[in-house]
Amino acid sequence: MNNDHSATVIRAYHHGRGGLADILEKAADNTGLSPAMMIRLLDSPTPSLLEKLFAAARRQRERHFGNRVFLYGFLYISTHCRNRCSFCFYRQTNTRAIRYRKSPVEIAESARQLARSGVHLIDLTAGEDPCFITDAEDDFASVIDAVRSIRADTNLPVMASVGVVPDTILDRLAAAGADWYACYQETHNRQLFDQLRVGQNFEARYRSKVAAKARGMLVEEGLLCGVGETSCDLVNSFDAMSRLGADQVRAMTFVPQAGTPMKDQPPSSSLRECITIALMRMVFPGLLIPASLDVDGLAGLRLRLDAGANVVTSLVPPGQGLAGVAQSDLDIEDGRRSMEGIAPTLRTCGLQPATIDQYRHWVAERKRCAYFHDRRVAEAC
Ligand code: SAM
Ligand code: MD0
Ligand code: SF4
Repeated sequence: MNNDHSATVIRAYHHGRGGLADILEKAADNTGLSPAMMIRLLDSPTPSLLEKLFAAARRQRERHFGNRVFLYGFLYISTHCRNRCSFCFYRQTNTRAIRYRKSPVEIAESARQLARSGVHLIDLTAGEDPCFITDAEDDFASVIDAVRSIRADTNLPVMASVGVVPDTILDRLAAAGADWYACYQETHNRQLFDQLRVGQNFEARYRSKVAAKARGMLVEEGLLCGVGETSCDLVNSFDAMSRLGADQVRAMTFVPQAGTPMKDQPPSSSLRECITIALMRMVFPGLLIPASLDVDGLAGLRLRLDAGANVVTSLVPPGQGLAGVAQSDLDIEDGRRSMEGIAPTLRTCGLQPATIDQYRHWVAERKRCAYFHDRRVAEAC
C-alpha cells in the first residue's frame, strides 16, 4: 500500500460512514479497505453501505472476468466419514445421515451427465471414508482412478475434496490429473477450529494445502459464517488465505443439521456470507469466489452473484441419488441445481457462462503464475 493510499484510508476511517461510502464508491482497484473498515461493514451493515460494497465488488469482478462466470458440477461420491465435525450432517456418529458410496460406473455416468450439461469442472467430494484409507499400496485407489477416468472421459478439469490426505496421495492425485485440491479450514481461529473440527489438527489441514500447491495443484480455502466466529476472525482469515496463496476462496453460511451437536444453533442469515464474499472480491479481485447452491439453493444464487461471486458451485445431476453437503437434498431431484435451473438467474444478473476454453485458460495461467512465483521464492531463499 503506498503512503498516499494509506493516508486516504486512515482519513476515511476517521471521517466515519461518509468516508467509507466515499471509498467504496471510488474503489477502482485493490481499494485499500482497512481491516477496521471491513469489520465495520460486517458488524454494522447499513443498507446504503452494503449497496455500495456490492456494487464495488461487482465492478472488480467485471474488471477481471467481464460478465462471464464459471460453473462447477458437484459429485458427493461417498458420504461415509471417520471424522466428527460438529457442524456436519455426515459426521461419523450421526445416525440420521444418508450414507452411500458410489461405484466407479455410477461416478462415471454422473460425471458424463454433468459434462454434457456444460459445466467447466467436476468437483469430486467425499467424507474421510475409512474405505479409502487402507494403509496399503492402493490407498485411495478408487478416488485416484475416478480422477483419472473423469479426466480421460470428459476432458474437464477435476477438483478433489476428500479431506486431509498424506503427501503421497497428493502426488498420485496430481499425477492422475487433479487440477484442484479443496480443503477448507473453516476458520483460522484455532480455538474455534478445535470446536468445529473436533479431534483434527489445524496445522495438518493447513499444510495439506501448502503441499498440494507444491505439487502444482490449485487450492481452494474456505470459511464458515455463523459458527461463532467474530468479524475480526473473518478478516484475519483473509490474511491467512493470502499467505497460503489460495486460488479459490469461499464462504458458506452454516446450516444447522439434525442429529449433530450444533443442531439447535439458530440459523443465521446469509447476509454475513454475502458481505464476506464481497470483501473477498475486494481483497482478492482476480480470484475465483463461489456462489454455492448448497446453502440456500437456487433462491440464494442471485444474492451471492450480486455480492461479486464468479463461480456457481454445487450443480448436482438429478436422478442419481446424489446428496449435497450443507443441504443434503434441497433443489436436487427437481433439477433446480442444474444449468437450466440457474440460467434465468444468470440472465437477471447480467452474467453468462464462460466457455470451457476460457476456464481452461484461467486455470493454465494461474498454474503458470504459481510456478514462476514458487521459483522466485525458491531462488530468493
Ligand atoms: N470431507 C471433506 C472435508 O471435510 O474437507 C470434504 C467435504 S466437506 C463435506 C465440504 C465442506 O462443506 C466443509 O468443509 C464445510 O465447509 C461445508 N459444510 C459441511 N457442513 C456444513 C453445514 N452444515 N453448513 C455449511 N457448510 C457445511
Ligand atoms: C459446494 N457442496 O460447492 C459443495 C461443496 C466441496 N468442494 C464443495 C461444499 O458448495
Ligand atoms: Fe467428515 Fe468433511 Fe463432514 Fe468433517 S466436514 S464430518 S471431514 S464429511
